[in-house]
Amino acid sequence: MSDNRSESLIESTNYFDVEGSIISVERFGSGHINDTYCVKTDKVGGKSYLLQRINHHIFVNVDGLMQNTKLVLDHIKGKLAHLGVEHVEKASLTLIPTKTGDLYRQDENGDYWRMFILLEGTKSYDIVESANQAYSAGQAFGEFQMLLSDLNANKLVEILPNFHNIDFRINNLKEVIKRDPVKRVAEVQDILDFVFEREERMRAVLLMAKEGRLPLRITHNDTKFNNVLLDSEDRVQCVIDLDTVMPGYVAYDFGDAIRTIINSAAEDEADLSKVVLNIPFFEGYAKGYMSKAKDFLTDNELSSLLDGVFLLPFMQAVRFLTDYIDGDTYYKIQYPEHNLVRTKSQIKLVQELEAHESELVEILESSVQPV
Ligand code: GN1
Ligand code: MG
Repeated sequence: MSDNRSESLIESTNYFDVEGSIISVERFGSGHINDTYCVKTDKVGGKSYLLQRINHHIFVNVDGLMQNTKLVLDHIKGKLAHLGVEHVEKASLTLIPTKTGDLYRQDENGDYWRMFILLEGTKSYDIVESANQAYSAGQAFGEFQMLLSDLNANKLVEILPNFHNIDFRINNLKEVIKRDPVKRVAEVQDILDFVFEREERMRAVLLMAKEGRLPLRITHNDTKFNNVLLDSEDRVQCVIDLDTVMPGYVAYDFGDAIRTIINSAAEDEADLSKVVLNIPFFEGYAKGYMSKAKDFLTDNELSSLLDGVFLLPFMQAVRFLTDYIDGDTYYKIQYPEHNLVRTKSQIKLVQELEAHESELVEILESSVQPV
């Protein structure tokens, strides 16, 4: 712990109300936006913590974001306690305030920091390993939506406006194509053709919403599999990464979860032959989700879920492609072509989904039936 970076991290940590003295601060997790560190203290049998630097270039309203997080966590904890859940602090995230009682701290460099308790004995996975894990993930996000279904969505700030609005994403793509700042448009022409051929179909959820056929709910908006913590038996422990919890439509959360659950490969797999569907995992997720959500979902919401399944990998491809053409300004990248590789991998996923559409429809229908 001798370099300046570690010293400044320890200093940031010391502003928070932790028990004991800090002995280590190490990088943690695989997020594309924020920086996360695991903090350990010398307190015997004490807690460990997660310290995060919030990317305020993306989350410009940090105060709104933290108010959203607190509102959602207080609501979830209250409901869990009311439902008789024994260890509420293990089933939801807990914020550690600063020593002066604030939800976050801004340091002298302008960086924003916050802290959570690290949930011991839990794991997250980038790739699903069993149908049982997929079922747990479905339960996790189904329950998350269910617990928030009686919290007024208008109490939350729309922290990243138009986040899952496909018109907004396509407009951003068109705008960057016009600018072509690093001259990458020519090499991605085939991918652009693929995207624009599907533009209309991908507007289905948005159209239903505009016609007033879908209720605005509180959704998670980043329902990747690695945002669910499982215990050693693969039971749901807790949903994490609440930065994008906002008003939204359930089809977005369902589709974004399936995007990682059904994919046998990583989101950025370069070998496209590995990007194939794992249909039993889709079924596992759908059943787990329905076990928690089918009682509050409307018929229109149920019929929108499949549109979400196509939309979210498509939209993710559009977002990665936009960033690639823009010269990689948004997502962290590990190598120069990373955003292009991610784009191609998501496009392959869309193609696979299209080839298996009728199977997916059948499974969705059967998962709503009572068991
Ligand atoms: C980003 O940082 P992370 O991994 O939680 C992104 C999500 C994308 C995801 C793709 C605020 O999430 O929307 O789906 O990468 N978050 C934001 O892996 O843009
Ligand atoms: Mg996230």
